[in-house]
Amino acid sequence: MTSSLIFRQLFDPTSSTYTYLLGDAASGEAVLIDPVFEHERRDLALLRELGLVLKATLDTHVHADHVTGAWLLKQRCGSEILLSEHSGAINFDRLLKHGDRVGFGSRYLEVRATPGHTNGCLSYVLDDLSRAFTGDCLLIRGCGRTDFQQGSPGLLYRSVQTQILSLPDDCLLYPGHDYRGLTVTSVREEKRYNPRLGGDINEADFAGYMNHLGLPHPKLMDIAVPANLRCGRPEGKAGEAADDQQWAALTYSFSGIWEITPQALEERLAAAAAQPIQLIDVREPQEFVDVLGHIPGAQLLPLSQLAARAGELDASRPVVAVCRSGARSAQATVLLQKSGLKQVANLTGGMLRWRAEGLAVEGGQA
Ligand SMILES: N[C@@H](CCC(=O)N[C@@H](CS)C(=O)NCC(=O)O)C(=O)O
Ligand SMILES: [Fe+2]
Repeated sequence: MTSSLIFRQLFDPTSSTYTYLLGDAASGEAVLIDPVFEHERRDLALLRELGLVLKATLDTHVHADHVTGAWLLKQRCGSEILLSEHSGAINFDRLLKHGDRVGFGSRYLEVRATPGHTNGCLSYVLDDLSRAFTGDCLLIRGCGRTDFQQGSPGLLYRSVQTQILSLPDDCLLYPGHDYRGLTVTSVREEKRYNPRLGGDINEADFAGYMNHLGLPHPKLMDIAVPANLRCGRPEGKAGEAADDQQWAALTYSFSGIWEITPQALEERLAAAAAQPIQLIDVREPQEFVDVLGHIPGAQLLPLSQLAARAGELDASRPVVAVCRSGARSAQATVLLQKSGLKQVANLTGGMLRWRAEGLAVEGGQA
């Protein structure tokens, strides 16, 4: 008898990426498929709450649109980094090939090579054939593009037909992305309704379709591909994994900045905490009183004076830096950390996003 499966589908709204958590209830061992760098906190909290230990992260391919969380999760909990032998990546723990098995407790995923979107694409099939994780090989009523990273319509067509649509009709298929809000499909559905790969469509029809998609490259491609070829390890100082900060619901960005969202900041400001936040606005004096106004309680400390005046801040209390868009304040957090402060975060999106979310402002215009 197979032990029961714990299964969660997680979403990154920025890149429309799905991350999948699979755990073995009896042993508490788990794996994550396609984790996203910026969601390390969310993923670790969920694992903890479900009583699971992360054994490994599996990437379906070298992504072009987001950075994998594989390396960061390994720093936080020692999970192994697994991906295709054809990925060309460094910093992995195990390279996977067609037919391999990845175990978690008494359960396992079977590795299937499904190249075509990239040459190193893998799909992962659950031991009882009830579910398969297809990455960007097969998407719901669609498929991954084939115009970069050694993509090939012919290879993709054969991968889908021989490795995915050959699974049992009831097998549920979980894609790497969906851009329209769908979450899951099945072999039966895709055989019938996939407009690119289902029905009587042959390889030549498919290639003709794929060679004329004319899609713009993913916005993050120039950052994501090199980062994912390092399994998500940032370069330079950020590659040493910053100390964890627990004083609020923060996100650690791939560029090495601790970020706080307007919502999280508002909640933290309202909470009766032992260590009240020092909110510093690093814009120039005239911007502080200009149309955007400022956050109630913020203290003006322009970026141009920050290095000289950092000593005025209380090192025992957290600091949040604010500016117009979140760019100058990100620089401010780096400067403050260099000057020895440990609890520092950047307000994501600055005053623009704070105001867009309708939060309280002092001064300024509607
Ligand atoms: N607008 C997205 C583009 C994402 C994109 O191109 N996604 C790839 C997967 S990495 C794809 O194959 N998309 C298929 C499609 O859009 O039909 C971005 O900038 O990130
Ligand atoms: Fe992709």
